[in-house]
Amino acid sequence: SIEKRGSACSFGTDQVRSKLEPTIAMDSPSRCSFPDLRDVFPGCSSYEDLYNLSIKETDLFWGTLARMSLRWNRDFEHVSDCNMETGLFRWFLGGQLNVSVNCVDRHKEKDPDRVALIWEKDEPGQEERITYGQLYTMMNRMANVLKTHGVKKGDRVAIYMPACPLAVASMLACARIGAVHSVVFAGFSAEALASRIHDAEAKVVITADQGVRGGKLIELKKTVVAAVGSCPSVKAVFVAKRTGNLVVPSPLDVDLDEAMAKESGECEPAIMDSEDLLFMLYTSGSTGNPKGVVHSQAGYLLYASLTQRLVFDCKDGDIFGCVADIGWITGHSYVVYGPLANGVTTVLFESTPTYPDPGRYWETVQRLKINQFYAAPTAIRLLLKHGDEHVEKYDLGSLRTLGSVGEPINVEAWQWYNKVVGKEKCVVVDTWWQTETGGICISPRPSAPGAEIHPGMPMRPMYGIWPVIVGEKGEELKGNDVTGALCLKKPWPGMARTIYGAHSRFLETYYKPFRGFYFTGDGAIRHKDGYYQITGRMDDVINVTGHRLGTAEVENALGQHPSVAESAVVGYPCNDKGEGVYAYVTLKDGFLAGVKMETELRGIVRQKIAAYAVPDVIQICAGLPKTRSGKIMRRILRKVAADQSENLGDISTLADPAVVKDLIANHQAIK
Ligand code: 6R9
Repeated sequence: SIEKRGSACSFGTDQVRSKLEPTIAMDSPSRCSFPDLRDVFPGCSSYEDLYNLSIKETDLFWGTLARMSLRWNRDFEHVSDCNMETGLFRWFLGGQLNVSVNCVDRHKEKDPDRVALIWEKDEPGQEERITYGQLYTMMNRMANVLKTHGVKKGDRVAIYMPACPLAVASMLACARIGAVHSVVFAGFSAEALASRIHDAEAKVVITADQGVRGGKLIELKKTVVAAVGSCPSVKAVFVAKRTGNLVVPSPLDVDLDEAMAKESGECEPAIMDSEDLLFMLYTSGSTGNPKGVVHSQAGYLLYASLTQRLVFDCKDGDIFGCVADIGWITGHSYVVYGPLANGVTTVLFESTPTYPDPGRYWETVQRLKINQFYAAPTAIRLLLKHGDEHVEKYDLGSLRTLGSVGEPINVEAWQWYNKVVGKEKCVVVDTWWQTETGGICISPRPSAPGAEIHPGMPMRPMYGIWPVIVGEKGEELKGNDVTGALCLKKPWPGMARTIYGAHSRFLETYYKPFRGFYFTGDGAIRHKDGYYQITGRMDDVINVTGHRLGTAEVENALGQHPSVAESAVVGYPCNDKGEGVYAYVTLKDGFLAGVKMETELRGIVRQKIAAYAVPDVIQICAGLPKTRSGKIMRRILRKVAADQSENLGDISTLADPAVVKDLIANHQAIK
C-alpha cells in the first residue's frame, strides 16, 4: 500500500497510483534495463515534474522506487518517519531485506556469467574479471568464515584493504550475515586504524599481507598488527594474500585463503530490518576524533543505486569506472553498492593516476571500454599539468559520462576534462555530496537530456533533495542570487542515521546549527538562474586532495611531539591539492627550529594520521594570534597562509597585535 500524504502535487496522487499497477518490477526477469522514471510516474513528463513530485509526494516517490528497485523479504508498511528536531530518521519501516542478495544473488540468478567486478591491478594489463556467479561464492565463503569465527549480526568488522575483489566480498559478506563493516582507508597509520577499531569495538579485522600501489609495497598486515596490540576487542585478524611475500606471523592471524577454502559457497542471508545498521565509515569533523557515520540498509542502498544510474546514465551492460578507493564513501556508494545493486560491471582501481605514467586512467578506459568515469578534481588537475599527449594516445570512444567529486572543480580543470578527455561528447557531472549524505545530492544530472551544464558547479538537486541557503541568523534566504550556509530541508533515504555511539554529537553537528535543517558544513551560492555552486567548508575541516581532514586532528598529532607548545593548522589555496596543510607551531623553551625539527613534526603527523595529512608548510613562530579570551584567531592565520595579509579585517580583539607582524614577516621569509 502506497502511502498518501497531503496532495499538493499538481498531477495528483491517484493518477500516478493507478498507472503504477501494471509497471513491471525491475527485479522481474523480463526487464533487462532500467525503466525511465517518466514511465514509472506517468503524470510526470519532465525532470521538473519528477523533482516536484519527489518533494511534494516524498513517500509516494520513494516508496514506489523502493518496491520497484529492491528485492524485499517483507514489504514495508510505512515509507518514512523522520524528525529533524530529534534526529531520528527511519525509512521503509517494517520492511525486511538483505543487501547482499540485492547486490549479488538476483543478478547471479539471471546471468551468473555477467561480469560484476573488473579488478584493475596496479600493473596495467593484468586485470581480473569476477562474474556475479564467482562473487556469489566468494562472498558466501567469506560470510561463513566470519560466522565460524563467531561474528554475529550486529558485530562490527574492520576492513583494512585496498580495492580488490576480496575487499568487496568482505563488505558483502558482512551484509550477508548482518554484521556492520567499518572500512578503514588502507593509507591510514596504525594509530589512526587503532582508534577506529577501538571506537567501533570491532571483533575482527580483515586485511591483506601487503598492498601494491604505484609500484610500491604497502605493509598492510604489519600496520594491522601494530594497531590491534591496543585493541582488546579484536579476536582474529584475517590475512588475504595479495603479494604472497612472507609476513611476520602473529597470534591472531587467520590465513584467509585457507579458511575460505574450508567453507561452503552457500550462506543463508540474514533477514534484516530496513533500519538495521549496514556500515559505518569514519570521517573528519571540525573537532575531536573522526566520527563513525552510520548508514542503514534499505534507504542507503536505494539512494546509492538510484543516483548511480540516474546521475551517470548507467545502463545494463555498462562498465562503470569509479577510481575512488573503497576506504572512502565514494568507493562504498559508487564502486560497490550502487553499481552492484544495479547489476552493472564495476571497476576496482588499485593503482594511481600517474603509474606507470600520466596516461594510466586513459589507457585503462581504452582497454576496459569504460562507459562512465568518475574521479576527483585533484587527479584531473594533476593530469592536466602533464599535457594532452597522454590522453590523445588512447581511444576514449566508450566514454559517455565524466564525473567529478570530492571538492570544487575549477573551471580550467572542468574544461580540460570536457574537451581533452570527453572530446566535448560526454556529459560532465560535477557531483556534490558527503559521507553523511550516502549518495550524490547536487549534480547537473538527472535533468532533461541536453539540458545546459555550466562548468565548475553541481547545479541541480537530485530528486528528493531540497537545498536551501541559510543566513547567519539561521533564516532561509529565499530567492536567487544568495550566498550562505548550504542546508538540506527535507530528509532523503540515503541520509546518515547517527554517529556511532554519539547521537548527541550527531545532533550538535548537523541539526542544531540551523533549526529544522540538515547543515552540510559547506557554504554555497544559489545563482541568478537558481543553480547551486559550492564555495567550500565553513568549519575547520579542510579538503586535501579530495580527502576531508579536520585541522584539529593535525593539531593533536603535532601536540604529541615533545617540543610543541601550541599549534594551529589551517588550509591554504594550493593549485594541485585543492587545499594545502599549513601548520603554525610554537615551540617550548629549549627546543630549536630547523630542518630536523620540521622533519620530526611531519613524521609525527604521518605516524598518527596518514601521509595526506602531513603539513606542506610548517611555520615555527613566537606566538599565535589570540583574542583577549584566549581564542586563536584562525581567520588571521588563514589570511597570512593565503598571502592575503594586506586585508586582515578587524583585528581589534587581538590580545597582542605585535604577534601578527611577526607572523607576516616570518611567512614571507619561508615562502
Ligand atoms: C563524497 C565526498 C564531503 C565534502 C563536502 C564538500 C566537499 C565533495 C564536492 C565538494 C564541491 C563538489 N565536496 N564534493 N565540494 N564540489 N562536487 O567527497 O564525501 O569525503 O565526506 O567529503 O567534500 O566540502 O562537504 P566526503
